[in-house]
Amino acid sequence: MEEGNHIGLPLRFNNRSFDLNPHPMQFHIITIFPELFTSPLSVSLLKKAQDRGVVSCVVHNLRDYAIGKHRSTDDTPYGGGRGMVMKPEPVVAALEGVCQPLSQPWRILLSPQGALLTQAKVAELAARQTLVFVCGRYEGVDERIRAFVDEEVSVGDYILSGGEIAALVVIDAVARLVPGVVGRKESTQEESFSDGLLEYPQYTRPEAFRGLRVPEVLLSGNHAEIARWRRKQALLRTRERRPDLLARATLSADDKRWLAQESNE
Ligand code: JF5
Repeated sequence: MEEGNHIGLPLRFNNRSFDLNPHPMQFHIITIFPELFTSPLSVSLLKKAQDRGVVSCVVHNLRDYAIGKHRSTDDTPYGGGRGMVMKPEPVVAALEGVCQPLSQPWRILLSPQGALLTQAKVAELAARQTLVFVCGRYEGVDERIRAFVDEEVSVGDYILSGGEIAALVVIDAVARLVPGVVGRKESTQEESFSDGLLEYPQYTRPEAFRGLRVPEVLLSGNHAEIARWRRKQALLRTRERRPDLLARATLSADDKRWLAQESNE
């Protein structure tokens, strides 16, 4: 039993997910490819979170909101050019249909033109109760769709075939911050990432693998020394790989002293 409580009941009778989070975090997804969400939402963390009732995910088929014989969701661009553009009517009908019964839906368009997703943005989104994602397709969406969403988010400077995988990225990252989704130990670790440094190197058995040994300090049992080593490794690694992160990280006086000393050697 990893966690007890003051009245000595097993954790499952005092589940903090129910105490702290009486309403599940809701994710609604509007997409022309609902099947893309089947496995990602059916395994691992997101499955457990849904089973526990702290997260709920609803996938909505955009085609259900399209009209006409062909139920088209895209059309050729005005002014010519190649590719197809997502039509505004089905998307806006879907947004209205999906949002109508919801209390304070926050509508997000996934596209490379959005603001870049950061852990700070993830935390901001996790503070909301209901997120509604519109998955654009790569050739583009009618510009007027933007008037019907609250914000536009990008998961990185590259082109995906559609916003679906981007939506899954956002959902996974946000769900991790919902109380009761990730264990207390892991979420404390996550906080340590939010100090803005990369993680220290991790090892497990065996002690030697193909001639590569686990650093001696980790076998020492000296927990204070291990903690110091890990902090230094995190600092060094961040300076080497992500100097941009180091520039903005929260550093103690000890950290700064140690980094300065390290660059003189
Ligand atoms: C998309 C117009 C949606 O490629 C992406 C994407 C990249 N980062 N975040 C999202 O989404 C597909 C492309 C063009 C709308």
